[in-house]
Amino acid sequence: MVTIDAEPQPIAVDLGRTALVIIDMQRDFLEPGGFGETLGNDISLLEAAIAPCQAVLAAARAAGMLVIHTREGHRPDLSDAPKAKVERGEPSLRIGAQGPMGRILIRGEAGHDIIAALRPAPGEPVIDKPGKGAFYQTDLELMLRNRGVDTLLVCGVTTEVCVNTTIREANDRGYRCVALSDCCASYFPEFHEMGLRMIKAQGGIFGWVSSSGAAIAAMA
Ligand code: C5J
Repeated sequence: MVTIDAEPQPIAVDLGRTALVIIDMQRDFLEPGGFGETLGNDISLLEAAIAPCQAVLAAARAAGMLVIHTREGHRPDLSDAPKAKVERGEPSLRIGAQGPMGRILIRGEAGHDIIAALRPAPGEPVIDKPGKGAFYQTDLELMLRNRGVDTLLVCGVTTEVCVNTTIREANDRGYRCVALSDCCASYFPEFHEMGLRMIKAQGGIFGWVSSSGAAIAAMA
């Protein structure tokens, strides 16, 4: 067992039963011409999370931990994309439309890929999810149960959408979740801040909040 310094209190974890989950660090959210930018967001706000994610990823690999990557996206025929999701908002390009990195948020397109800096290593599971939460309509829970995982270290984008949704889903399924604050980011800095505060408030209502430095120190 090791202890990760966290809020609202330090958490003791068994690294053999802990997975690093990196949420949606995809070109469509972080690079020009992707889904994030078509919605009018300033994508440069997500860049800060890349280097801390790289550092935690390297430490988790060195510690032999399970590393799981997720990607949000849909089948090319959009049969798994709810109409309400596709039609929502006023993006310059809707989900499925042709953009500079291929069709927006469609599996197999360049924009759907994980950014080069965080490319999954061979053997690391990649969960393709149609929703915001990584448990919805995926085999993530089965994978975690089969490996005896009880704790998730969670990184990725965006803090208040897919990171928060995944942590809430995981919490309800009995997993202990630690969001690594500097490894998460949002197009709205205030939502990032509040997204983290919601997790750790009320004695840790959904989980814990820590940082890349604290997690790496515990893995060393
Ligand atoms: C969003 C995500 N924000 N990965 N997706 O639509 O947070």
